[in-house]
Amino acid sequence: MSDPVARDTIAAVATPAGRGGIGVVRVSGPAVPHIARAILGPLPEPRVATFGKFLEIDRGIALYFPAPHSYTGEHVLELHGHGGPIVMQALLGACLDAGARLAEPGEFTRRAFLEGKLDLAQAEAVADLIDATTREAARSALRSLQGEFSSAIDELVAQLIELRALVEAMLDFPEEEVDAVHAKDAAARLVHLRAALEGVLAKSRQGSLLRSGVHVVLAGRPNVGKSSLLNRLAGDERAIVAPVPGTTRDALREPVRIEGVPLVLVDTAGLRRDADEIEKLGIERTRRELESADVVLAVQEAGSEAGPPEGLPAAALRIDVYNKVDLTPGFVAPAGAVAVSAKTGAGLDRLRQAILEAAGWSETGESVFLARERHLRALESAKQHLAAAAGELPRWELYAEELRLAQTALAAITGEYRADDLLGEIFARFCIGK
Ligand SMILES: Nc1nc2c(ncn2[C@@H]2O[C@H](COP(=O)(O)OP(=O)(O)OP(=O)(O)O)[C@@H](O)[C@H]2O)c(=O)[nH]1
Ligand SMILES: [Mg+2]
Repeated sequence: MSDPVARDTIAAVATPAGRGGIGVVRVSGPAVPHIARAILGPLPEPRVATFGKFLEIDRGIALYFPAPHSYTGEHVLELHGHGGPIVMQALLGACLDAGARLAEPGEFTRRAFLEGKLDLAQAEAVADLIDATTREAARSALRSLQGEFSSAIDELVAQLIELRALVEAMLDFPEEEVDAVHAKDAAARLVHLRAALEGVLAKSRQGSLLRSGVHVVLAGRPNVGKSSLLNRLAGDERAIVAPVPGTTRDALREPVRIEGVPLVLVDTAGLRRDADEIEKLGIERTRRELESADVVLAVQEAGSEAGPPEGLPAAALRIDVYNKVDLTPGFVAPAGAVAVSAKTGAGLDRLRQAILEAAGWSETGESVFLARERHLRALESAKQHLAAAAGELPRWELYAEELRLAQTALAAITGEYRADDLLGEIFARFCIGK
């Protein structure tokens, strides 16, 4: 832990801007006792809600958390006043006058990290919990905040350290003398480690869907019912539907949720060659949407000869959807495709499941990790180094080096090993007061 006295004292309004019943000004740092006395008179008893007058500005509840038993690990003062912008700004101003400076975005949480109150993955979970848009995402963020994700990473790192110790010991012997039992033990441990990493990665990939949302693009020829399907899936008449081909000109985005997984559905202009000027611009947009899609619904009419248009992505990303099955009774969709009717709602549940599956979501009943892109990259990198290690056997020096690189990658997730520019990048995305 670093010496808190070496740091300055920061203050910010911790509640959102605007008016509310209560607003909170939070102050953290060595000057907190001095600031508390300046504003309140006596220093409140530690961790006891204390009613008092805040200068001539307001009256309310003050909470004083002496270091190290606080969110940041430093002395912290919270002033719970009336949540109006004038009151909050005046209270904040009084704290600044008494020696604090305005906190930067995420600076409270950054200090909590630097004081060892949270590791980096937990600090990120604070922002994720606040930013969560679904209950599932919030629950998952809370689990990360409580350290579930970090323990899974720490467990992998612990296994890696044991394996490295074993291998470093073997390095002291010439190759031909490395005892076969040890070599076998190392190989078995690596297999185990790789499987464990794969498990964490799978849960993280799933969880990352909860964070970032899945981009689902409806594409197909004009008039096949793309807009009608979007309306059905959204449960609302969002897109204009008409019997004329070429109705949709612009890409329309609609956020929806399936089983708590946030999706963005994108309705697009129908793809065809003989389009007018405006429609051509729409089709250009469709192509751009297709490039960034996670899943493409390739919509066509059941029983029509036309088939899907050119330029749709390959099977992995795409679900073939046959719409208007109400018009062709007895229609059977080819294997892997889904038959639906936007008119009657038939097949819609199967389509929802197919979308979740294609996006990589599976209802395992197990908790997932609300991983960020940064975590996924680190896990992937560790995975590659472990695979490379397996390929180096029995060149133990190279093997040991790959293990070291894998450990470095994993340790970056919890911030045990860290670069300062990474910290800047992570905390800058917080808002002020967190
Ligand atoms: N019978 C039947 N008609 C449908 C179904 N889905 C859509 N339609 C009709 O098909 C026509 C075209 O539907 P849209 O949803 O506008 O089709 P689109 O693919 O968005 O068309 P563009 O925007 O022109 O590319 C409308 O008259 C809809 O009412 C369906 O499942 N059954
Ligand atoms: Mg349309």
